[in-house]
Amino acid sequence: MREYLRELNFGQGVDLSRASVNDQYLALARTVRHYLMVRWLETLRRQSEVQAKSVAYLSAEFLLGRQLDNALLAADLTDIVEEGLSGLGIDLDTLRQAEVEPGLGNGGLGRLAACFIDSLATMNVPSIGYGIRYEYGIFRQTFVDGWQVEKPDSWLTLGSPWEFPHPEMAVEVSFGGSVADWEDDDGTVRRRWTPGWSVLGVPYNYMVPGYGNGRVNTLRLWSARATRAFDLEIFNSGDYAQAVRAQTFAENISKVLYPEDSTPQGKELRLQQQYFFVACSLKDFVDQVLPKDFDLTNLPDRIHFQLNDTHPVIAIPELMRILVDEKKWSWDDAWSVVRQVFSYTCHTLLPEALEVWSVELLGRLLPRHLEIIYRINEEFLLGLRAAYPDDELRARRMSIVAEFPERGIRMAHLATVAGVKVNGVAALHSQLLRDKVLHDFAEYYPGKFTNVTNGITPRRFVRLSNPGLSGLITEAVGSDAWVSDLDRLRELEPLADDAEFRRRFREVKAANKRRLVQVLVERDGIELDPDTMFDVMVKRLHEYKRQTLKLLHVVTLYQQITTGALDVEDVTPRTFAFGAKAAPGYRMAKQIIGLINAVGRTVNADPAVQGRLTVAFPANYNVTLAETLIPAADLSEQISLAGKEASGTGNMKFMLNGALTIGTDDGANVEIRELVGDDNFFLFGLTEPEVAEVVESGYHPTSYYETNPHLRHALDLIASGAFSDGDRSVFEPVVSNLLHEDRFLVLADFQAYLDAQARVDAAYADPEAWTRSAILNVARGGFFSSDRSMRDYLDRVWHAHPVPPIS
Ligand code: RUG
Repeated sequence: MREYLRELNFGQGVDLSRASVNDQYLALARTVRHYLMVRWLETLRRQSEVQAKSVAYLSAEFLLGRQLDNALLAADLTDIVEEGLSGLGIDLDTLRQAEVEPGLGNGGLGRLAACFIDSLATMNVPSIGYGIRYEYGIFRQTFVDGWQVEKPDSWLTLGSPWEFPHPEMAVEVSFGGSVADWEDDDGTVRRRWTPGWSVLGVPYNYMVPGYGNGRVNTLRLWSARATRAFDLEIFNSGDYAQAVRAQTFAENISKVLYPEDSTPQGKELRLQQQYFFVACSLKDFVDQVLPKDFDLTNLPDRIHFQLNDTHPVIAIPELMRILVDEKKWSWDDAWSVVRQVFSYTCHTLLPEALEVWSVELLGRLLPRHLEIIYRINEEFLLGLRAAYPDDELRARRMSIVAEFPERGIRMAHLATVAGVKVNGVAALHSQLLRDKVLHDFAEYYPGKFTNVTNGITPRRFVRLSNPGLSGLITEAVGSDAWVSDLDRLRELEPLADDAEFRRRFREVKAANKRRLVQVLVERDGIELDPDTMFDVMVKRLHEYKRQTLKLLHVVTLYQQITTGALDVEDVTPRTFAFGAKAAPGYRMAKQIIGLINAVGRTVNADPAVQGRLTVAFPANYNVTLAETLIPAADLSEQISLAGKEASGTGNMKFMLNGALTIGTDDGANVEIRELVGDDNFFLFGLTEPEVAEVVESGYHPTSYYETNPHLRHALDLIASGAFSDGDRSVFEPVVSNLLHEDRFLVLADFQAYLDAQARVDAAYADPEAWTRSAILNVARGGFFSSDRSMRDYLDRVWHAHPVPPIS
């Protein structure tokens, strides 16, 4: 505690009696990071000594969540710190709450990246994460009259003690300008890019501590600044205001995270962000991380760049540019190295989510890269046409350059052509990539496609977020080895039949529910009854995820009770909890949020359903809220239309915290169900091939409306204005979309969903059997550790190995 007080006095400049909670938090964070610093430096020293093959995880998003608790856990300092602080009259929990989480991601994709770097550090894999230090992360969601209103997320306002800026290591990144021929000293004609403007990328380093192994890896996020040359030129011209504007222009690049999830917007600034961070990262790796005399022909033995979705794919032409234009390699030599060092993870099945950059924009912003892409494509098509001489249609389908609706660069095709491996993120997803989305490519490059099912870190999402369950597991397994070896959870399986263990397991769940109730009262003023079933659907708001299906279930129950069709005594008391942000420009998603809140307002105020149905929709669902919400859930809603959710990772978090899943045969649900068995999973809905068949034969949502009275009553009730003070126009777009378009077959799956919910009620009525299933869900969830995902990437994609520290 001496170090802590020193930090408070000399770091924050306050003494204990005057220190604010923020001072106390910052001082604690700095104390912990000092402690980790020795390990960080040792990791770096050892890494440069051993020069083992590393992994660079390139991701536009890292949704980290709060750092303090994770750092304390990794360093095994929690108890000692808690005790020391309490000696000073400070409550550790209060300091935990003072941390503002860095929300540098939208949802699953960004959180996955954060889980992966945690696992890489824990598994002693030499690796580095590269991304963007957004000044504003994902927006803070508020509700005004039930409608989503976005507020900027200023996570840096009170200072971030976890970052280490290195302005002296800034790198320059260029954009625009033109390309022309020029003659080399030896007479070779080369292409020369004369850029129009440049910015600086300033690296901010973050510690990524491994759990209990003394290793600390690095996450390097880039922040944009104006170059000095840029400034000087304009300052010298005497235009001060213009110079300041230029500064702002440059800094805009890392100003804000684009809040779209699963549907790219194709904006110029977004392409600037993508090129900015990969150009910084490649330059950093080649010039700083590699030893000065490194022979780049050996690059494939030293590094593998993993492209997290298409966002960093512009790294491929960038590395070609570095090798051909800067290092003066031949095209063929450069290509032979480039095609050995990248792999691509695809995270979607929605065709509209695969990024295509307009040639006009790409050519204007990165003219040399466009030329390089054209050449890669030319050579690719040459080989393709040789393999399929009479199949011009195939060449058009597979070309990196799309001709329609405008000329564009298909980034997924570029990544597939250049990548060593292409992987999907769950077994079904990878299969559908091979069979449908990238079918032509899978035929052409049969060995390239593989699957790596996603995972989650058990450190954050069980050990830290669910201390009650963790204690129980540790006791049952006999040690806490499960935290870094999640397969050990299998040892819980026999305990599912042990009545005393079940009682204690139930007690943990009940305590987690009470904890959530308390958090929601303080955070949102929402009052909940912990003795109800907590039925939870938290994820981004997207039509394919089908929050409307869940809502139709709520409305159906409400309608049945209030009309007397259902005796209120026969209804299982449920709390329906939603958490979801909608992309600010996604109108339908925002309408659905408005509708959920409107239904909630009416249901919660109606004495007829009091104590039976409650709807809770706390605003601003984020990692921090997930950490209390998920451990409290009884039922996990994973109800996307089959064939649309690539994986889902929330589903895994719920399972490992002892919730049962109601879900479709989609994404990683398929593997969850295989592991837990049909008796411990509530499956419903059309399968992917059935969906394809329905769509092919012509889908008519109205026919379901006409033939299913429950559905008709529920939709009619919404359309009647019952949830909008009699105003029928408010939710008309949602209802009419469901009735006349329903792209994600909500109405087709409605009855099957109601039936599955009836099975949920029946199962919940037997607490012993329910608890048994919940325990089996935990016991069989070890597969979903992100440590296992990392092992799969190491074996199937990266061919790199852990480097144990010298002990
Ligand atoms: O929608 C997917 C999730 O199914 C998946 O679990 C997650 C991580 O793999 O990635 C999500 N995703 C996909 N987020 N953005 C995209 C855009 O392609």
